[in-house]
Amino acid sequence: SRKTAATSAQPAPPLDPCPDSPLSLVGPLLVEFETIRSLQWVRNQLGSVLQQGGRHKPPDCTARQKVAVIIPFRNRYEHLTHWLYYLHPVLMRQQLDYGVYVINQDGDGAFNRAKLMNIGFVEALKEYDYDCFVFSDVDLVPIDDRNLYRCSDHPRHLSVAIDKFNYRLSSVTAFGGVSLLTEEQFLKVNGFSNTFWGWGGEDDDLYNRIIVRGMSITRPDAGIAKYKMIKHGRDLHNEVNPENAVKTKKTAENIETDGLNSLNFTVKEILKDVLFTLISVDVQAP
Ligand code: UD2
Ligand code: MN
Repeated sequence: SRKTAATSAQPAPPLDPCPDSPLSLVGPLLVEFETIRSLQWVRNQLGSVLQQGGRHKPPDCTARQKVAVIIPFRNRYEHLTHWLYYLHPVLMRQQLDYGVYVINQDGDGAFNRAKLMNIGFVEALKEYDYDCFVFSDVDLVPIDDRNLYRCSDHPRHLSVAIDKFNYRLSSVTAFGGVSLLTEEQFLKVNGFSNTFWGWGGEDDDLYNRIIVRGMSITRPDAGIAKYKMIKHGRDLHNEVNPENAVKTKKTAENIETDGLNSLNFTVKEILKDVLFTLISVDVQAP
């Protein structure tokens, strides 16, 4: 009988797949950033249910996808703390087998969000057989947990309706903020460009890559894909780079040679926090 099998040395039988629509979702969430939260306080709240490195999977069913969340980062610990506090419970309720990777740009050279995303993709795959990649800004928190952090047949844009833009999509080609691609989709576009230094354009270039490779994007319903962005000014060493807008006109020329196949970086440190994996990298800023 099953009872005797459970006490023997046999491996546990495989769990059933998790339901397509997780039953534990609650819908609209209360999200605010006025409360002061410390990383240690969040560790105390959530640490006991997480695996080292910010990993979690549903205990009672097999997750439909293995999801790596990649966050480009430098000097935004206050935002990261809010993000972790809100996102871990959401990702758990969505019954994902997931890990959170914070890719920290070492030094104070020009910031390169896109290159940090490529590095996160490569480094996360070294650790686990992920099949879906979430590329997320650190300052975007969903306010409805029905907005699933799960990949689909097409590259997917989740941050549709952000409070900063009065909960309206800024443009039909917008692909910044929170975007999801499967491993196969990301490889097909050769990842992000590595050459967008400073602010702007790298998200439009990724959108162009998707179109150039014959794909299209999907989005959840705007009534569900709602976000709050933590208020911030422009960071130091991430000034608008006017060259970036010019480069977005040349995606078709650059996609072959600029991306995952030309990625160069040095890992300086990998730190396992219970809430996240922090990978500090030298991105070889000019
Ligand atoms: C927009 C896009 C973003 C990206 C950016 C241009 C949306 C909703 N967001 O965001 O996806 O395309 O424009 O580059 O469309 N960061 C740090 N430290 C820094 C600088 C940046 O951690 O010093 C990270 C952090 O995760 C941040 C992200 O880079 O959220 C984007 O930078 P931002 O928030 O300053 O840019 P924003 O809000 O204009
Ligand atoms: Mn932002």
